[in-house]
Amino acid sequence: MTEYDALLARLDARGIDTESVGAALRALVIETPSWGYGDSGTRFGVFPQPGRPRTAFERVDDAAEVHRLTGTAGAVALHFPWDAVDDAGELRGHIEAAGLAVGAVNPNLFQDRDYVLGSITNPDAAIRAKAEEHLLECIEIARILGSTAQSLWLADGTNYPGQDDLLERRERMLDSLGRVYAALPAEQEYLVEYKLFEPAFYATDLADWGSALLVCQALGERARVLVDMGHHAQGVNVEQIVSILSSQDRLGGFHFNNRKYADDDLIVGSVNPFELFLVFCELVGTGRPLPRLTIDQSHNIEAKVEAMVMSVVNIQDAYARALIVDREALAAAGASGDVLAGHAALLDAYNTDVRPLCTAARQALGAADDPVVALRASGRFERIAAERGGTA
Ligand code: RM4
Ligand code: MN
Ligand code: MN
Repeated sequence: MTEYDALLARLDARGIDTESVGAALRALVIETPSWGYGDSGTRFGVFPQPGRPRTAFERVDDAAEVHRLTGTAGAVALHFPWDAVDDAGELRGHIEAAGLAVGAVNPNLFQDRDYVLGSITNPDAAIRAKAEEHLLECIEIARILGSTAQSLWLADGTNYPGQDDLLERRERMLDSLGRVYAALPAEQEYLVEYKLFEPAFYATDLADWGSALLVCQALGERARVLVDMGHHAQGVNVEQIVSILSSQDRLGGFHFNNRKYADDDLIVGSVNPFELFLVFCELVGTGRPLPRLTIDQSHNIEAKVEAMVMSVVNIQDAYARALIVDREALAAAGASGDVLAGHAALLDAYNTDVRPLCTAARQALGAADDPVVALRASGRFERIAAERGGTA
């Protein structure tokens, strides 16, 4: 009996519908971020890598490689102006020819020197207008690319008490976002990401899910909150946030990554795989379609394509475990007040080796049995390094 057959037999015996688990795994779509393939570092230094993509087109090629290996990374999220090209239509063609879909368009309001005191919250009306212009431009870019989402992370905030009036900043933000939202075509949604701190160290204008949710409610139905796993204070129960937002139909999606301390942007599931599993348990438990699932990582010392592949595989794994939770046992335990039976039901799924299920799903999708092993064996890293150049 193969490991796969043994696992199926065990799950069947527990009354798990393994057919639909397989179908769900095969239908999983993760967006990988174009910006996760380029050079990055910390504020202390950037370590350039051999074979780093030189253009938006090459970043798409790297995303396509991750999809080829995993079968599950079928879309690429873009960041502007980082991915700005002369002809957005050409970029769209390149993405589609690579077998990918265009993911969310991420505006960038955090690098221009003009935004040192904020973008759409800036006390200077001219700077607010410039920032708003960029948000509107991104809607237009998305239209040309065929993207269905704007994904905004607002880095605005203040560094010192008294620096600016907190409520006035919020009014400026709502004023601006209201006009931007009004310009949104029907096929696009607006995702609003929050982050506790950094770059602002006193008061971030969108610091938490509640602030983001209030903004979304003010904007309209197509505005939803985006949860980045690294954007909370230590110890915050992220899966609970997920369940609340989801119940209100305001969970727009994720930026998956993992952290030990702050917004570390490490490989998904590398530090706290149990938290990742619990997030997927909440998602599966809602019975709703999955929201937009994006990876937002920034690898500094590790090989980027390989790191992205590991993240996708870890997501497949966490999702598979969440899909095999015995929901009836869980509900019965909760209803009867059996504290540890419910916990045991979760642990039973979490402790199950679901890799044969994930491998089977990848095989059915024409992807690799073991994506990391296949990537290493392919020699792509060396070939691309020779082609694109760039020294370590
Ligand atoms: C931020 C946030 C955004 C990402 C930037 C690069 O911390 O996570 O989503 O676009 O980093
Ligand atoms: Mn993010
Ligand atoms: Mn972040």
